[in-house]
Amino acid sequence: MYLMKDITRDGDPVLRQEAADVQFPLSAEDRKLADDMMEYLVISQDETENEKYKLRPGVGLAAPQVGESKRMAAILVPGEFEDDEPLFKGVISNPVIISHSVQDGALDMGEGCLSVDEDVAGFVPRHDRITVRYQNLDGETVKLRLKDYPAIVFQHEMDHLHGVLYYDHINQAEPWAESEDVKYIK
Ligand code: NB4
Ligand code: NI
Repeated sequence: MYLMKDITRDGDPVLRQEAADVQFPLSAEDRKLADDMMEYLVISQDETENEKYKLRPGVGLAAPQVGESKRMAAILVPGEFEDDEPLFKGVISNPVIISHSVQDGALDMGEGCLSVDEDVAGFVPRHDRITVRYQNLDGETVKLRLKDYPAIVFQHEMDHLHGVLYYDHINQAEPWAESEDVKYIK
């Protein structure tokens, strides 16, 4: 089980590397990586469990964040209400954005990252809607259309696979400058 001490932090070169493709069928090692990353998310979203293990809550976790430079990320986006089905729960490998909206979107609270200890404030403009292609744990190719919050989460995780951190996208001079061209997502 991963703890905060296992999460790589900003400054570790692995977070700035281009991750390598994942091969299918998954090796036993990669399968465990996937399971352990998803386990982190599940536990981190449980209020009593995350307190017990002192985990920062997460809706996504990319392999470079646990020191593995591989194009794999776990994503667990909860539904609106407790007991709702998650909007997305899965481990994605070799994801690619195959198309995106002209419309940009940004979370209205900005973003945080488990690998960045000090929150960097400001809007993180991304695509509001994306079509992604990735492989699931069975190696099947999946094509998915996403918008708003889940689309932002996917893009944050895919950035990690390219060595990009969320604050790279923040307007340094005016971090909270609103733009006509960006949809702000609650
Ligand atoms: C990834 C996200 C940062 C912005 C938006 C949000 C949280 C992360 C980082 C987009 C992707 C992790 C991976 C949250 C969170 C809402 C849902 C369910 C119940 C608490 C949880 C809190 F924790 N970001 N943290 N940051 N990352 N929403 N929620 N809630 O997940 O670094 O690369 O449990
Ligand atoms: Ni992150």
